[in-house]
Amino acid sequence: ANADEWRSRSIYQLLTDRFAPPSADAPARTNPVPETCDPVAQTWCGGTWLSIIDKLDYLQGMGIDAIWISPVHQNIDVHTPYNYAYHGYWVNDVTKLNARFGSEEDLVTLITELHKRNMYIMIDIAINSIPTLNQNDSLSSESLAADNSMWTDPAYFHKQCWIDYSNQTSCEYCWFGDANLPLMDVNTENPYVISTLNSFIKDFVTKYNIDGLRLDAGKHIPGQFWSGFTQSAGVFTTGEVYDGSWQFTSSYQNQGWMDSVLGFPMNGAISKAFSIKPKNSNMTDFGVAVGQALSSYNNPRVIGNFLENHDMARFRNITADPVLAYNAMVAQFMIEGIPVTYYGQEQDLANGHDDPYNRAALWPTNYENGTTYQRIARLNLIRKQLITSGLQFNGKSYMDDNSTAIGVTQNDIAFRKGPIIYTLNNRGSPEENTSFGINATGWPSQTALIDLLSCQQYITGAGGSLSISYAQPGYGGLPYIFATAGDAKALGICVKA
Ligand code: ABC
Ligand code: CA
Repeated sequence: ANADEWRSRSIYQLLTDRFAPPSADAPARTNPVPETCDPVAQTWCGGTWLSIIDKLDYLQGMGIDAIWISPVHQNIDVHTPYNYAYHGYWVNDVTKLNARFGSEEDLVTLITELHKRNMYIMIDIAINSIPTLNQNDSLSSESLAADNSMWTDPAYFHKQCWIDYSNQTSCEYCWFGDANLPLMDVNTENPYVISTLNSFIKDFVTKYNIDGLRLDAGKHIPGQFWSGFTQSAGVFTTGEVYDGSWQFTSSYQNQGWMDSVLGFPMNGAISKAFSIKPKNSNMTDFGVAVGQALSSYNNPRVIGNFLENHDMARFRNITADPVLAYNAMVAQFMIEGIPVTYYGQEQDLANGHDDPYNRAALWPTNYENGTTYQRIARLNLIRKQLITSGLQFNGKSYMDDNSTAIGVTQNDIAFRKGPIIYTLNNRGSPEENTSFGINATGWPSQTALIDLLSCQQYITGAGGSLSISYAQPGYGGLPYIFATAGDAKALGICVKA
């Protein structure tokens, strides 16, 4: 599928090993399931490609229509100073699948099942480096694990140096990892390497009918390589350009190296806006960030919007207040881009800080249908209905219009986007005897409105103004998504049965 086909999707990022345990009646699979999955142990907890299938109803119940799964290719399968490759990122040979997660047939079965359900599959591709336990020998056969049949010549690697993250050339040519577990940097300028990887990805995408790719370590490979690689792939690509700069991250899309990037700068802006210290942030800054996203990326509508991932702390680890987290989620789903939900976000997982704590097994949650799960379901429904209905305001639909701030204070912000107005604030849970006023919504006075989140009714005042009270018991600093009562009806949301 291409970028246009992806932009209306809602992606769920999962680690195969941690998302779903093999079910009791499943055929024998490679991995034993430990009694408890301790993330600190950094070892396999039993998830496989087939077990993902068991939980697709759970994902569809939340409005998810695409999954991004951790790398599927062969990893080093030995004990390391960072324990085992349960996460799948220690790929040492992309010509083989990772037997820990299943067989070729299993992967085909998963993808066939996804397509039957009109869901897309996005595969994480890790080609920048190859782990080695032989830290002194930067190159030759010895350092290449016996099970690595891929890069057999020292010329296929860059010379050893450790990455200096403040230097982009170093990010591209030096080695990831550390002395405990070096990841040898693949020489992505070598013609043999280039042609091998380009034909690998072309064949892989075709053979498994892949819909999209997440490009691991995006900023660690020069853009020129990515151009050829993404062209060979021929499907939607989004890169992990782990960096806070709008200018730097957007260049990967704007130069045509890949279709999209994961929105790290927006992730930073959302974390800052709805962080643990309510009201220490300024919503004006958040408005600026949304403007930056719109002006930096050639196509902001396919940037991945996420609150957390497998490398960073869970959002609920840094933001205990569920109301602030709800505001962050409305931002994640409503602003321009493709929402990317990290498995466990819907269950409020908040364990520890980052890697490995942020990779807990999901099954202890019993896949319950709790508040956050339902909020995500609702946000997906609202977004999907807005997109498919094509409803317009002043000639602009939700998809075509750019979020425009129409009211802002230090603590509140309101955006117009097509037929909706969404409001966010950094106030947090407790009710406050205060309100937020928007002078001109753009709707005439006396227009009946509905908040698509709570289904409460509102009405515009003089000049099309609108006032939200934060004093309602149990509501506090909640976010809102307003539509006219007529539009809500057309969307089929908040319609009484
Ligand atoms: C293992 C252990 C860890 C141990 C570590 C040293 O080794 O598990 O406990 O701490 C895989 C595994 C990891 C494993 C590593 C190394 O391999 O998943 O468990 O860690 O063996 C990708 C993947 C990631 C994967 C790899 C390697 C790359 O998503 O899962 O890790 O294949 C950098 C890279 C990025 C990479 C990430 C982990 O590290 O660029 O590609 N992710 C700054 C830098 C970033 C840097 C980031 C984190 O720090 O700019 O380049 O990412 O180190 C913002 C700034 C940002 C800043 C952040 C922290 O703050 O704007 O620039 O990012 O405000
Ligand atoms: Ca590199």
